[in-house]
This record gives sequence, structure tokens and C-alpha cells, in this order.
Amino acid sequence: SQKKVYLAVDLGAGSGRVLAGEFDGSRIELRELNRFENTPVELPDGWHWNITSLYQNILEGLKIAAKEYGDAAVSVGVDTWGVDYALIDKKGGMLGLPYQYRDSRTDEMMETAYAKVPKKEIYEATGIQFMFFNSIFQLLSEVEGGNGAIDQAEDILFMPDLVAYWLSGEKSQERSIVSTTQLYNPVKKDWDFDLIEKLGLPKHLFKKIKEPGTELGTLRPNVAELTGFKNLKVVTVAGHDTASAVAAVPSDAPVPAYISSGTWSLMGLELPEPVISDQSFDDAFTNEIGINNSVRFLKNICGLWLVQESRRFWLSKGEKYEFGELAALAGEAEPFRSLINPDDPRFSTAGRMPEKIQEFCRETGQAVPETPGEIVRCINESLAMRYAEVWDRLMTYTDQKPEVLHVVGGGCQDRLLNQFTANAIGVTVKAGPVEATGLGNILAQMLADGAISSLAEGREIVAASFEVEDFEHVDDEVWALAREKFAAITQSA
Ligand code: LFR
Repeated sequence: SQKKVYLAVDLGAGSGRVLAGEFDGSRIELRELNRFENTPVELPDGWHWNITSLYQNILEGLKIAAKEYGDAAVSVGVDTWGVDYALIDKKGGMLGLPYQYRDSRTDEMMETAYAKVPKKEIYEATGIQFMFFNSIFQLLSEVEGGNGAIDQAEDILFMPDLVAYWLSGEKSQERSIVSTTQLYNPVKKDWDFDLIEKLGLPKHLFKKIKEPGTELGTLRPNVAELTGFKNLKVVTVAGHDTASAVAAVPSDAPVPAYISSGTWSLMGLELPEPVISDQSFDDAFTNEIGINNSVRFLKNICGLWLVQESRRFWLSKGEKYEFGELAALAGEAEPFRSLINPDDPRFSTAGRMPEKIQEFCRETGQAVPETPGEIVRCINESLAMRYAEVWDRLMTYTDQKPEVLHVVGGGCQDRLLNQFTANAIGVTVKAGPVEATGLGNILAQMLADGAISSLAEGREIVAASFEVEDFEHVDDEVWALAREKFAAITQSA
């Protein structure tokens, strides 16, 4: 039968890509059409995303797709990282470059918010873990800072919605990305207007929420002409990258367990309903929304940001290392020499990463890692320790102890980390697919197009189409000892 092609624009905090998913009726074959770096820029008012440069790279990818596939291409969907947004004026223009979520303008905004609405009340309304960069705190900083843009804004478009708007001319607010704002109520399944009002945020910005898989239209005439497409549809997908990644986890378990591994490690369970309790508040678990209103009950763990930032630091000193090289060096380094708490706040901002890691080790009275191999070994072991800690908390929320942990996304190529993860937790790690996010994006389009009739069917197709690699746990007592050491260090630091 005739192949159908679905195009995925997938923007991560580190890099972006345009992918084509060729579906022959039983399998998906993925092709990468364009891949590009995502490098934020520092301007006098702070850190921003270079979104127009990303947009040009997206158009380049679409041009290649038009040449390659023409009318066989059905639609395009866009997913990105969460929480960030552009404010839009009444003519549809963007009011300033979107801020990068790690920018410091949200400093102190958590306290400002809690003075208006108690922390616990915000959690009960939204079920979202508290992170300084959530849209709730970014927007509050604009209102409190007397930022002119927020007063002029007619619309707010989150990053995937912004790109879909530039492609189609249609504005939307899609449910999965909306759920990352911490202004969405997953029980009411709508914006929490109570919360929005109490915080003094402009209510008119928050519109009717669209489902993933909604057709927005076709490419704008200018975009069609530029790329060479005639009738390419633009469809909302699960616009939050993590939602798309988890949609493509090749699992048929009733409660899939996963890590979406990239800049962040998003570790959690997929549940049918949100869990918002005193315990989930204390444990700081989040309830983000996916396709069919499924819930990603998870925690953000610092992730390979630690390696990305270390690599960037070494590069600035004239030492260039590929990720594979660093993994090899880490593999040769001495085991369990030093551990860090990956989620220590000092690691959440950019810059000086190897030095910050050394400082942490010094302060906690451990051997100080010096070489890139020692530092990346320390990061990998520490991440595995942290995964095990979060896993133990997660398991208190389900009776069905999962025997398998799926690791998907770019970070699942880190084989050393996969093995450490299996050992530290005592489960089988199934690694892959690498492009889960792009695949989840494509599955939402296939659902919209009727090529598949359920997400379960989509997951079966993913499982049939892509290799996953199993990592069995090695039950060496050094891992149990290391976990004790880790607990002591993270409590003392
Ligand atoms: C991963 C991710 C996480 C979100 C973080 C910031 O790319 O989307 O889910 O917490 O980026 O938006």
C-alpha cells in the first residue's frame, strides 16, 4: 500500500530536529531531515531563546520534506520543552523574544506567589511540582516587574503553539503544554481561573484549550510558497516534548514506568488519573497531561544537563569532547570515588559546571574529581543513585511493581548510565527508542488522520518498528553501599 508521511518538528532545550515518519501500514520508518543546535542568547534583559533562528531551521527541514515527499506528506506537528511562551499583541506580533526558562528573572517569585496563594493551595489546584521556572512564576515576574509586554498582550502562545501559529496562522493553546504552566487544573480539566485571578494575572490570555490531534489548518500561503508544499496540514500534537516522548514508550503495561532522558531526566509512571495528596505534595511529584488526558506522574531530575554544561565549559577552555568520548572516559574512571546530588539547586543554572561539581565534593568531604572522565563518572553514578531514590518513592503509589523501566530519548544512548540505572534500582532497563519524542508527535498525527485508532495500537507499532536494548541488573552489594553513601551525602549537603 501507499506510504503516508507525517512530519515532526521536535525542539529540545539542547537541539532541534525535523523528522519524517514514513508509515507503510504496519511499521514506521524515521528519517531525520534537519538537525540543529538550540543555543540561547544573553541580551541586556536576560536569557532568551533564539526562536527565529530555530524557525528558519524548521523551514529548511520542511523544504527538504516537500522535495522528498510532496503530497505524500499528510501533516506536520510541533513539540517543544515546557513552560516557556511568547506574548502576542492584537495584530499577532510577538512582544519580545521568549525568555529561556533558566533566566534569573523569576528569583524570589516563588515567595511572592505564596504570599498571594499558599503553596499547598497552588499544589492542590494544579498538582504540579514547584520549579522556579514554571510559567506561573515567569508570568508573575512580568506582572510584578511592570513589564509593558504583559499589559499589551492579547494572547499567550506556548512554544509549540507559537511555532504552529507561525506555520499555520492559527493560534491555539494545546492541553499537554498548558498543563506545564502550573495554572491548569487537571481535575477540572481547564485553566484554574481562581488561581489566575488571585495572582493578578491577565485572565483574558487563557483561552479555550485544544486537544492534541486538532487540525489547525494548512500552511500559511507564504510558508507554503517558501517550502514548496501545497496542502500540508498543521495539526496540534502533544506539544509538550515529555508528553510526546511518553506517548511513544513501547509498553503495554497497565502502569508504564519510564525515564524520558535528555537535558532533563523525567522519571515517572503513566496513570489514568491525577494523584494530588499530602504525600505527593511532600514527595514533590507532578501531574502533567498527555494524550487522552493520561497523567504523567513524575519528577524532574537534573539529567544530562550536567554533562551538556560540563562539555560546554571544557569547550570554552579549548577542549572539545564528543558525548561518546566522555562516556568512554567515564567508563575507564575509578568507580564510586565521589557522588553529588544532581538536584542540588546550584546545578540548575548555567556555567562552571565541573567547578560546581568539584565544590560540592569538597564541601562534602569526598575525593574531588579532576579529569573529564572522573567528572562524567561522578555524574553518571550520581544520576543512577538519584533515579533509585525517586523510584522507591514512586513505588509507594502503585501496587503493580513494574519489572521494567523504559528509558527513551537522546539520553538512552548513554549505555553506561543505563547499566548503572539497572544496577542501582534492580530492574531491567529497556533503552529506546532514541527519537521517542518525535515518534509520539507522529502518533498524535496518525490518530488525527485515522491511520491508527488508539494510542495502544501506536505503541505496538513503535515496538515493532524500533530496536530496544535490554540492560539486566547486576546485583553487586557495592550498589547498596553506594546508595547509603549517597543518602548520607545528599542529607549533609
Ligand atoms: C523536557 C522538559 C521538561 C520540562 C522542562 C522545562 O524537555 O519539557 O518536561 O520540565 O523541559 O520546560
